Amino acid sequence: MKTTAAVAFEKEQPLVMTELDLDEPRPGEVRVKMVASGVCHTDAIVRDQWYPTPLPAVLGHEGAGIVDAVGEGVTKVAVGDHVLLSFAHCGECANCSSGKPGYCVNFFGDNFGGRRADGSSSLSHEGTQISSHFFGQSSFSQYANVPLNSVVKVPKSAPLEILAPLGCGIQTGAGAVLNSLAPEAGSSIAIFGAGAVGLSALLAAVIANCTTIIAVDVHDSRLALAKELGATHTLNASKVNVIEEIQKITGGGANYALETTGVPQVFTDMTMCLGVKGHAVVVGAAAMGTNANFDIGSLLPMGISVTFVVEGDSVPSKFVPQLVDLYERGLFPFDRLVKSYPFADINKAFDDSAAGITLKPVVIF
Ligand code: CXF
Ligand code: ZN
Repeated sequence: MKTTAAVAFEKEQPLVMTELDLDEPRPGEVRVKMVASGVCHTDAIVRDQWYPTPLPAVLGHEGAGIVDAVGEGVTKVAVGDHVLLSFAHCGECANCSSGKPGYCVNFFGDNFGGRRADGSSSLSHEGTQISSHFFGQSSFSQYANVPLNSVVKVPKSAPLEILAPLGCGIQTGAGAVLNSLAPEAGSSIAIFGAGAVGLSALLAAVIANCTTIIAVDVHDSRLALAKELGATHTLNASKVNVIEEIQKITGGGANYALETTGVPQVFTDMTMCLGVKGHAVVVGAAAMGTNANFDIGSLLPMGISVTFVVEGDSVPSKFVPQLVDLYERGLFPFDRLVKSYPFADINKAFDDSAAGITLKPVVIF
């Protein structure tokens, strides 16, 4: 069948709306009619080839839509079901089997390879293969064939236009706090970067009853929103010495910290704002070969741990419905971060995100 998709033909160039051919869903796949898709920083860095998904490619990995057809053997969902889409994982390796699908041994190939495991692509243009199955979905397309492991069924009453980004950016931030750090009530946390991931983490820190929540960014408008969402303190890193301020606020260093920016100096500063036995997680993607400094002399005696975390350590089939539930109860108002764009304006959505004008763009089909 035909599908209109936003295709990344060339590195660092705008996506081009193109009519493509989509093959039939394979056994274990479903065809999803997209209703909405979030735009994530990772879409931009893959368009720019920081990660080597072969171009041309259809990117997009925060899809939300309606099951339009099911492949052989699919019983978990049926035509008409409403679904959110998340990252791909094999479901069978040691890490998938032990509840850590973000560390699937096939994660990189399955999410960034642009092909099914059997080497095929579901998309083509005038006979030329176009990379599909980006994060199992390639959601910047009206229709996509998606492996069942990437599909999370949600109630038909759930607003897909809002919920789309739960599948990556929002679960990454919230999961980094609730799953990876699991802070005790009354603890302190410093969040570096008040973008969509950082502010989702902040909302999760409120849920976890952290009583000192410090948001760090260089944009006052983002810090103002952080305050509204529950930050107890905000620091503009371009105006104050963040390490000194955090040491002062917490009386000796934060219990927990989160790095969402992928900027080496921010990473180094974050390690220096922790107290004894502090734990930091890193979720901000950077180009391959990006290095940052650790002060081994200071950090070792303090027993600091730093963990690199993929997709908020979440099991999407479990964690995404929990986030939907928290959202519906008014306890996780991540919709404050979302701004909608018509699908046709997807390049504006990318540009507004890069310029910091929009925290979480969602394109609507
Ligand atoms: C990505 C970030 C880079 C590592 C894999 C997961 N997160 C999604 O956008
Ligand atoms: Zn993402």
